[in-house]
Amino acid sequence: MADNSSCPPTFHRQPGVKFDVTDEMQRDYNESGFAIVRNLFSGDEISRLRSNLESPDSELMKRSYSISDGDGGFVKMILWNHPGNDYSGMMGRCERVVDTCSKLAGGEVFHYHTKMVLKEAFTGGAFQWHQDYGYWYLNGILRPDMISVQVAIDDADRGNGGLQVVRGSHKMGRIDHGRVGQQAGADLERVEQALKVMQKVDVDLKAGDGLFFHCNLLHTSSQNKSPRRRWAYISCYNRADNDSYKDHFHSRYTPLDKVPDSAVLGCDDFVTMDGKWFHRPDESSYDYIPEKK
Ligand SMILES: O=C(O)CCC(=O)C(=O)O
Repeated sequence: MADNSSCPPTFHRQPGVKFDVTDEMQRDYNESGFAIVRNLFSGDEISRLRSNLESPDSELMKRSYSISDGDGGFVKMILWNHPGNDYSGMMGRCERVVDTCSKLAGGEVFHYHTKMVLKEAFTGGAFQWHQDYGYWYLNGILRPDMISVQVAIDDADRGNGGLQVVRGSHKMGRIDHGRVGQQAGADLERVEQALKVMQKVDVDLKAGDGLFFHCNLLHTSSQNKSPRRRWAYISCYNRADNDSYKDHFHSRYTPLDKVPDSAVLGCDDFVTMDGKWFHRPDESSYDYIPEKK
């Protein structure tokens, strides 16, 4: 049998065939803390999102803001808490994403938030080593039963600030995090030790590929000094039985209105932004206040 233990766990979605998590994928995810799915979104699906973001009228791009990495680099972000009914919402609600997250996370999930991480050529900023649950924990979430999927909008590799992960690091449990610039960074003593005994993996993605990863997986990305832009779409989910015990920045349990995979290309709506509840860092608030029942 081939020894694939040093290759990143990688799976393939066939266009037009319903994507299912196999036992092998589940096992790899449990062991490594991540799994890559090639062609999670087709070339057509990704190019429609990309074209919208590139257009001067893009409603999503109007809601972008920049964060500094504290070292001369900047990352443009767009962040919303509810998926909504526009094209970007269909991507976060479609079966191949939601069912995969539910299966890998072990139960029904709800949308926690989605963000676009837009690293421009030459100036794109870095992300410190961190675990997402390192700071989501502070939002009153009791268990690390959370998962994200990062979808490449542009091809990504280490050269243009693509993601690097530490395989199996989700098994370390939550590491202490401190503030680094405008970001949360994991205790570097632990990170250094982890890197001595665990494999660092460069996650090379082609546009449309998806990386599913556990919220305690250590990950980082460096500045993008290359001439190649690196944009990514990241949807994050929490398990329905793991809702936070207090209100905070992101969504609390809201049933996820799942749509068929065909709803992505079936959607022409790039303008309805109602109810998405965008992050507005300048005001430390959101443009959607949930109704009191
Ligand atoms: O996409 C990246 O470079 C890193 C994004 C990330 O780690 C985050 O948003 O928490």
